[in-house]
Amino acid sequence: MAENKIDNNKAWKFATNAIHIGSETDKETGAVITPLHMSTTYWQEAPGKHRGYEYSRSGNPTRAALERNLAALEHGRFGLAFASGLGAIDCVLRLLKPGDKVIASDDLYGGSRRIFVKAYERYGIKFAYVDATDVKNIEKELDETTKMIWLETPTNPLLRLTDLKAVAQLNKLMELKSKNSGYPLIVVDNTFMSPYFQKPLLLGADIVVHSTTKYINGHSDVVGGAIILNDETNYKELKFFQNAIGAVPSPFDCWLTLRGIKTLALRMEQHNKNAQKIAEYLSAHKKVKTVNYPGLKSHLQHELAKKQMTGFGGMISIELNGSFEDAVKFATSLKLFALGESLGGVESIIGHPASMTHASVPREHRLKIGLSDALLRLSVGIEDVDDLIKDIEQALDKI
Ligand code: P1T
Repeated sequence: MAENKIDNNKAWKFATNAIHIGSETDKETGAVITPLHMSTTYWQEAPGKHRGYEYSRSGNPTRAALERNLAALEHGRFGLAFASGLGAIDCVLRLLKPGDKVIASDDLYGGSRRIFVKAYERYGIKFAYVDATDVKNIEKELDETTKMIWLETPTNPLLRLTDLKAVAQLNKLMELKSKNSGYPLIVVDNTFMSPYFQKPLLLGADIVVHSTTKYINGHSDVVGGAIILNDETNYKELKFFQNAIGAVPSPFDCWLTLRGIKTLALRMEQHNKNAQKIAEYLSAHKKVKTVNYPGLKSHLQHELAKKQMTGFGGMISIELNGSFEDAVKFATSLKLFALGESLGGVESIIGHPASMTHASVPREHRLKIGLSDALLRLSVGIEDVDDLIKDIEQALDKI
């Protein structure tokens, strides 16, 4: 630990932690930026006698710096970094055993649902999908076999919320937790908000997961994931699996992600401002049928959003007044919004969930939850918002 800085993440505020935790001045060289440790192996004075690192899959100093930083940002004790968001999700699911049940939001990133259905059901893990906008639906599914409650709030792509405090305070859940050594665990995928706008561990969640590919790295140049938690026993088990399974990020990806995090606070503020303006613009446009954005008063859970988040983020989903072909025409007419997968980068992106991020979700389920073939998802970047609105305007004029 550097002598000229105190590791004081409890006293510092978010933007300070984002810049300083994990980037303490290097003792040997004075480097202000975290060194990039590419070495795969570490010298041992005698077998097993080393300085904390032996092999880069098991532990790497650049990765450890990122993990400390992520833990501080989420107000957790422990952080673990992965090669992708799904790598992190997979690791959390390893805590389960055959016969265990997971209660999950019925509106989730398509890849999360895919790993549940295609990879874990075959090992005897059961999944119950509920409309988690009403915590009573979660309560109804709770039983002795329930070991996890898996939530995205806001959800991808419909931007629906779950009241995390209300979930954590469910009597039935508290009874089960006290009987079953802390299980069922509340797991929250916090990718859409980033720790800047929402800290699930402070609202009663046990584990937070992230696709750091998105806002945390923020520059659309690293695929990564993370787990943050407080419980030491679960941390040790997850750390064991991180090494045993090996979905670890490269040191360079960790270094880039740490660099991205330095501007997370600034970026999130601008994503939020731009998205609010765009959501309001779209809501007032006659060619737009629905706008899902938690910052709009018309959002059914706007009050909860104000209570549980400190901002509304940069993600919007919309349906146009028109056909599927109109939606495609609009998406392909945009010049600043690139048509593609992913989100959370500084540049704006428009996606078509039904054919892209949620293509693996059966159509019948998609329609049931309101994810229509015409739904479009906007990841609002941090360009000048006037330019973004002009771009949307000219594309809407084309339909
Ligand atoms: O892509 P990866 O880093 O493996 O993260 C998966 C993931 C997990 N959780 C959420 C909420 C996500 O949105 C994602 C990835 N999502 C996209 C690629 C997308 O365009 O929605």
